[in-house]
Amino acid sequence: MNTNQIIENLKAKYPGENEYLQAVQEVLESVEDVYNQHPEFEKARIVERMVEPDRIFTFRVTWIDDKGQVQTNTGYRIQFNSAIGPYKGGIRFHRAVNPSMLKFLGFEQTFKNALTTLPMGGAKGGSDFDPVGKSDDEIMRFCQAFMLELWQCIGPDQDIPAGDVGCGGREIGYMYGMYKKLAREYNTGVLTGKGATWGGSILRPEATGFGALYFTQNLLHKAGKDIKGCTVAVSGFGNVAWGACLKATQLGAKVVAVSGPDGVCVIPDGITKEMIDYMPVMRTSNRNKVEDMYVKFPDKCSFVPGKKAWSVKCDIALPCAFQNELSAEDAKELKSNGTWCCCEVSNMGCQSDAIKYFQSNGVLFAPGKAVNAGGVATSGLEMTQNASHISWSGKEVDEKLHFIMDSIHDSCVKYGTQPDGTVDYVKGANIAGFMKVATAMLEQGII
Ligand code: 2IT
Repeated sequence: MNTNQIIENLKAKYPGENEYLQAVQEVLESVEDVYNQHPEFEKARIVERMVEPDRIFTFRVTWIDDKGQVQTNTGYRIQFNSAIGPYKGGIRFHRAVNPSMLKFLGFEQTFKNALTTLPMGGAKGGSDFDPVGKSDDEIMRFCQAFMLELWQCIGPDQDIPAGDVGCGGREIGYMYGMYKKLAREYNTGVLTGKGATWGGSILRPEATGFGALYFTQNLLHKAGKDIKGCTVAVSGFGNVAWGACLKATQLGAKVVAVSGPDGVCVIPDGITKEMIDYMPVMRTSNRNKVEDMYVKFPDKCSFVPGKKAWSVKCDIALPCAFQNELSAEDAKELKSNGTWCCCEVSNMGCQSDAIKYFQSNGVLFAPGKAVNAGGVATSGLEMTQNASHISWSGKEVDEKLHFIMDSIHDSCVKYGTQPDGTVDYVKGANIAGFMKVATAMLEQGII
């Protein structure tokens, strides 16, 4: 494989699709050596086929706002790869959504899903709809209009969407309600992240954050450390950040910062249960302001406008918000304040040169596709429960999630251990995911 040539070709074909090109480059750089040991992969042009989505659906979404005005957005579903199972991946509602963002996410999802040990292909979808400032009624009308188109592309054995940024339990509920009317079937297996009383898995809301902390704990143990007593900085206050704060606190760590687009809340004594419980309220308010945490708990934290979580002194950094939210400058600031571990919980949360900085300056680092895979893994468990019309207890789901995160960590160690005994988690995760998808594609012939 000639990585540079493939990237140059993609750049010429998809100019300006920077997130997509960044995600492809990272994976290809990691797998190049292994790939070149497999001439059968090269003969079947596995890489050239793998970097292209199977298909992209684009559709118009028109809805009426609270003022009675007609609004139009663009909706997408990108079915990226179905080598190891039906298409699976979240729906993102954010003003910056475009094909590049969803292609990067669908590409990442393909390898992440392969790591989970469950049979799921990769997909992503969403819309440039901006939830900020929208009322609950507007969210409902938008979700219904979105499903009016999406429902034709999905199905429990075909493509199973879930939530992502800007799309949580509330939005999945509104979308499922519309799906049910259109399909005229109570087909719970078509979406995951549903409410616990109507087919949702217990612990799916917590799963991304919980899984991330189980993975972090494994990584620390491998390095001879423990999370108990560590200080942690978290970015974001959505579903993923919420689960991460909950489990980090349960494991005895102290969350000393949570941030938003408006700044950072610094919490010297560590986040409390009441503050964690307030995070979902902040998310569904659609205000998108972390300052609301300070307004609600002024005696527990201070608010620093315009600053990121990475300006706060901590042992462990957990990006839980958005892609490329941690730059090389942030990485340097963290390191100079004593941070020694960064586990990426958001998809591609760190810029490429931030990862390189961490890795060459002795900061333990693990990539999102391994760390955050507990979310989609628990979606896979939800699908199993739906298909067999049963509901597992929280204990059962938690045990399975823990087991899956342990397996993902084992895979990273297997494929990422370096001659000096340290683990390159980026290489480990990419090679493990790639080998599984590539082998399946090879065995299924040229299609
Ligand atoms: O990025 C992700 O893995 C998700 N947004 C969850 C996808 C899923 O299908 O649960």
